[in-house]
Amino acid sequence: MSPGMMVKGEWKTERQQQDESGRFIRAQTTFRNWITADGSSGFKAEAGRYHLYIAWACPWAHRTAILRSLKGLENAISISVVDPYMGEMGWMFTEGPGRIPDTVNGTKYLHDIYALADPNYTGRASTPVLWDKREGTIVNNESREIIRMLDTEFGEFAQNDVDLYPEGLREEIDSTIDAIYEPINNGVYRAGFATRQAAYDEAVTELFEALDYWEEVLSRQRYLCGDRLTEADVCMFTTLLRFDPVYHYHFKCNLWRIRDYPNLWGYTRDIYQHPGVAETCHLDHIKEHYYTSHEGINPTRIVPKGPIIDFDEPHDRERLSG
Ligand SMILES: N[C@@H](CCC(=O)N[C@@H](CS)C(=O)NCC(=O)O)C(=O)O
Repeated sequence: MSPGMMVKGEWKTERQQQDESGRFIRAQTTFRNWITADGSSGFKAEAGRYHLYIAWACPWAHRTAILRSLKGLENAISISVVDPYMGEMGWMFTEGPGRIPDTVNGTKYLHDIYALADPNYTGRASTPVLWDKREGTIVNNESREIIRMLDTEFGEFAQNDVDLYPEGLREEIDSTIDAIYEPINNGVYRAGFATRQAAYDEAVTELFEALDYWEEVLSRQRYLCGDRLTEADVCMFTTLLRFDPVYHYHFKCNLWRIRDYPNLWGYTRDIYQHPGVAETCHLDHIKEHYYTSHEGINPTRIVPKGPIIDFDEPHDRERLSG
C-alpha cells in the first residue's frame, strides 16, 4: 500500500508510513532552497531556467500549477506531468492524456530526478519538484514554498498582475495556511491512511471540526483571509476540489460532503471559476490516481463513475466582497 522511497540514491519499493498506533506520518521534504528576484539566494528568478515536475492528481503539486496559471508564468516556467498511477516504482513519465514527459532530463521515473540532484538522496520522491535547468538540481520540493516563490519572485516574468501574498495580509495568510494544514490538507490523508480505528477517528473528528469552523468564517467573508483571493485559498482549494470525488469515499471522510456545506461549496466553485484555475483541475487524473494507486484501500482498483458534480454552477459569492 505504501509507495517506495529512495535510500542512498537507490529506489526501494518498501517503506513504512504509519507509526505503531496506526497514525499516518508524513515525512519532511528536504530540498528547501529559495529562488529570489535579485539572485541573492544563489538561484535567480529567470525566464526559461526553471521547470516544474507535477502530478495533476496531487493536491500539493496542484497548488504550484494554480500559481503558475494565475500569475501567467506558463512561458517562463516549463512543466512535466506524471502518469496518474503511482505504482511500486513511484511516479512515472508516460505518454497519454494529460501527461507531459520529462523533456528536460529525459528520465522515466520521478525518483531519477531526485538521484540526479543528489546521488546519495534518502527520502521520498514526491511531487511537486522545482528543478533548475542551469544548475541541474532540485531547488525545492515543498509546495508551500514553491507557491511563495512563484508568487513573490517572478513578477518580472508574470503576464498577469496578480499578488496572492499582499503586504498587510501576510501574517494572516501564513497563519491560515498553518491552521488548515494539519486538520484539513493533511487531515484527509491522516484519515485515509490510518491503519487503526482510533487514529482514523481522531483524524476525521479534527477534519470536520475544522471544516465546520471555516464554513462559518466563509458565511461572513468571500475568502479565508477576507475579500481577496490569497495563497491560503489556493492551499485550501486543492483539498476541497478532491473532497467529494475522492476523500469522501476513498479516504472515508464521510460525515458530510463539501456539497452539504453551502459556504464551503460556493467557495470551492468560486475559486474553480477564477480565470486560469479550471484548466489546472484534472478530475480524471485525480480519480484515477487515488482509486488505482492505493491497493490496500481499494484492492479492485475500480474507479467509480461518479459523483456527478457541477463546479461551474453559479456561486453568487461576489455579494460577500467589498
Ligand atoms: N509536503 C509536500 C508533500 C508532497 C507530497 O506528499 N506529494 C505526494 C503526492 S500527493 C507524493 O508525491 N507522494 C509520493 C511519495 O510519498 O512517495 C508538499 O507540500 O510539497
